[in-house]
Amino acid sequence: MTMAMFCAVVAYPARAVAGTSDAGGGASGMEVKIDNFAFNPAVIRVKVGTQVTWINKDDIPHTVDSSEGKFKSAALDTDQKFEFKFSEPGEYPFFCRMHPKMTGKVVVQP
Ligand SMILES: [Cu+2]
Repeated sequence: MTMAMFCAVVAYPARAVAGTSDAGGGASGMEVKIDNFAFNPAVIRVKVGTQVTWINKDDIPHTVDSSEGKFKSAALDTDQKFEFKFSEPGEYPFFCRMHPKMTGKVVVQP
């Protein structure tokens, strides 16, 4: 798991660069990992129509709750996922209701 964490940290910047430079095709899905009581990346930018998948890599349950009530996951155990498709532009802050200090944001661009 330590190795996976390391790889994720290394992989994300490269992926973000690839994502911003591309004009379509590869932008259908994005993943947010939940690890060590944090969302990683905490802020992601996606295009309208993108499905975001949160996956819990921690050993304890977490949730993904929209601060504005737009989506709400069940408690996610280790390796469980929550998916939500963003069909309107805007900013979507979210948090873990078990650990409200865990926060993140999805920025959906037109
Ligand atoms: Cu949590």
